[in-house]
Amino acid sequence: MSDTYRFSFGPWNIHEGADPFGPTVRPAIAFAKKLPMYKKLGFDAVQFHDDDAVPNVDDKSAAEVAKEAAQVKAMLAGEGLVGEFVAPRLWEDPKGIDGGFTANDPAGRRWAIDRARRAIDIANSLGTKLIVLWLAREGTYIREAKNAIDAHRHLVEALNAMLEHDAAVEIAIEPKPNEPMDHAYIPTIGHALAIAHQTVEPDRVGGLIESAHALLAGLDPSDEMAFALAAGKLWSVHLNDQNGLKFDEDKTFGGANLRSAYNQVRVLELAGYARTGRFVGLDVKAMRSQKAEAAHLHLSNSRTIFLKLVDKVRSFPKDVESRYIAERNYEALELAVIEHLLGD
Ligand code: XUL
Ligand code: MN
Repeated sequence: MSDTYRFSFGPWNIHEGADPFGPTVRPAIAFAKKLPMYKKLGFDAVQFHDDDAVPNVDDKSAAEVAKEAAQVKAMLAGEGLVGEFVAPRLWEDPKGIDGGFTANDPAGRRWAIDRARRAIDIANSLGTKLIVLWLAREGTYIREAKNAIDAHRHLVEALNAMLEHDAAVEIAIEPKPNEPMDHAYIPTIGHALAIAHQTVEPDRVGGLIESAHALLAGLDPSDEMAFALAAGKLWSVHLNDQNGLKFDEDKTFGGANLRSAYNQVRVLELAGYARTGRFVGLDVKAMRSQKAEAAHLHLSNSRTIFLKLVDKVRSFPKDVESRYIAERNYEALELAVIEHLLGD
């Protein structure tokens, strides 16, 4: 494996601009029309929700699901792309209204596990063993709505059911502290890896860190990544940016805090992430005010900023770093970093 990074994004990252306060502002682009955009923008892999690959997945037989997913794999191959992961989209279906895996209604929990198994089948047909779990509605709006102790045990049961469904599947939990719920049960990578260790196969449960999610939890994204990297469990990232504690903004990587972005790249470099062959995933959205004809620039710009920061990390003088660390002169180290970022 080389030191060259490879990038991915999901079809939802090219979107029509709807938000909770207003409708779409750009025409929809069909999935088949998005695929040829990937290579042009510098990307090699597609992130999927289960129903991005197989729409209305609940209403189809296992054979139909396998056939449609195989067709998508052929479309990917035609564009020189691969599928990075599949994430079961439990949060849009009315059956998941109270959460899927942690629903109070046992029928809801059974549906969620069944849907997750289908997502694994789709991943197999697409040629990837990586499943991402963003646990969107696995939480509450008010604490009294669920027994949180039972809810965490239900999460372990769901993970076990997925691990037992397929002996090769690997599950990367994508923690997020809130939104859509007031509070989500797995808000940080620490929670994710702790729950991994309660499953029947901890080695097959890891994490995906999204920059904005870590920031919403009041944490440093690079340290969240480091926690997973130290355990050999950073299986993907969702790089983006976030301007303070507000809604999940999914801004262009480095667009709000270049120093934080630099440190996320630095930790990936320290870990030799590029050599693992895993993808650098982006989860960015164009501003709603962006014109349709240029509503893909957030993707190529995020990648450009990432690669420029790789150069910055690699070119930071190591002797200067070692000297200031040895002298415990972190004020001098900080100025050296800022001057380096400013190009001085
Ligand atoms: C939600 C989010 C999702 C996941 C994939 O905040 O980040 O797009 O990344 O399900
Ligand atoms: Mn994400």
